[in-house]
Amino acid sequence: MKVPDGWTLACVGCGRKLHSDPGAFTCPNCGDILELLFSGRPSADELFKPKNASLRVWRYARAIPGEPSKAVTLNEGGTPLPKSVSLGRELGLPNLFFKVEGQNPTGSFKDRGMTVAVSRARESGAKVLVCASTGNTAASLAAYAARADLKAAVILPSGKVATGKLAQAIAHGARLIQVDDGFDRALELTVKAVAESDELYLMNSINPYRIEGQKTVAFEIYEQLQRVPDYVFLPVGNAGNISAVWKGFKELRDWGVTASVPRLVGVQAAGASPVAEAFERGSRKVRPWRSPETVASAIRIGNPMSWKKALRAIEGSGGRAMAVSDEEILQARRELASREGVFVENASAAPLAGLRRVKEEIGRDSTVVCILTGHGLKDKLPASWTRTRPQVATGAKELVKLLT
Ligand code: AN7
Repeated sequence: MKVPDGWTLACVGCGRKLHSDPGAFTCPNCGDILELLFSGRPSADELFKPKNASLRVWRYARAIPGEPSKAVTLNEGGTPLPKSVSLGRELGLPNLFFKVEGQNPTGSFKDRGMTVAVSRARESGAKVLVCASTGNTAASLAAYAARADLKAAVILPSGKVATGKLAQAIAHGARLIQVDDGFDRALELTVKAVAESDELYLMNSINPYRIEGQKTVAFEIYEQLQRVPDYVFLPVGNAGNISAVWKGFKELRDWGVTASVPRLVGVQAAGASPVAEAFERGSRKVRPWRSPETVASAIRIGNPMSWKKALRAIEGSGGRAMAVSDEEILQARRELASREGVFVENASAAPLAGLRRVKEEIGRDSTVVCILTGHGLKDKLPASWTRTRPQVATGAKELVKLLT
């Protein structure tokens, strides 16, 4: 289908411009991934009209490819940004905020991009929407495809997807296909399959329409804070989201809505950290890892497809990439739940773990946002947390005794 008016589809590798969406969303010239560029320059008034507030992601329709009236939507976006009540003080960062993306319709940030990409897919006449996934993309795609009355198939690394996410994909009626290997192989097979068949339509984040929806989290953070934060910490897996967050903040600056951009800090799990490795080496190329391993199954990814965009985001924002251990991730998950009242899945705790490591380098006056990407109910708790059994009470007297 023809690229929407006002938009250009361009290759991030060779720069070739395309007039219609190619199969599998890769450049027909060099095979690299694509990005959508907007030629408009919306003003703050146009972007942030109060009467559109209830539309959430689609309130920014002025800067998104697609029509709100034709959108496949569950009213995604508009997630809360509570200020830290406990951890910020401990870390010496009184202006620490959490963007709680687990409050999206299917419990993760993926819904922001899925509403835009599924709407586009339906308009394109797509029949079968497919993605490889570590779980959240599958859950989100399954829900939006159900709403659009389109078929969804999700290609999953066998035995490595959190139970809650599997349950979502099954409940929404997606076809589940397992690959006896990790996410990277599942994605490789999916992209090849889509390139070979006209019936299949790719819904991974190399589909640039997803990025256009996901970038709205930057618009929201700016609106909620009424300023540009100094730092944004977020987990990095396939690196679509860091690319999207960067695109959102950069557009605000390019359009003259804001005067600065935040430093983006991409946090990976140590056992799956090719982007952090490249950053630390000072390299402009990310080398894939063969057997990534981490308790944060959502970001158990060794060969991030959007690595070029991620390095651009880090460099352009003056940010960095870093790795944290599984122990640090689990500790951060527990702290968020027990001290802030915010329950997140393992991967989503990585930003706080990263912040803890580098807190000394951040000025006390800085405004810091951690993007908490997915809900805690999706992921089982580590066994060590569930060892304490509930005590048993048979009567009120006994209950009082136990409690006092
Ligand atoms: C909770 O669902 O890759 O760097 O297939 O589920 O854009 O990949 C999920 C990724 C962070 C990383 N937090 O985002 C998938 C998938 C959570 C996630 C990420 C994911 P990207």
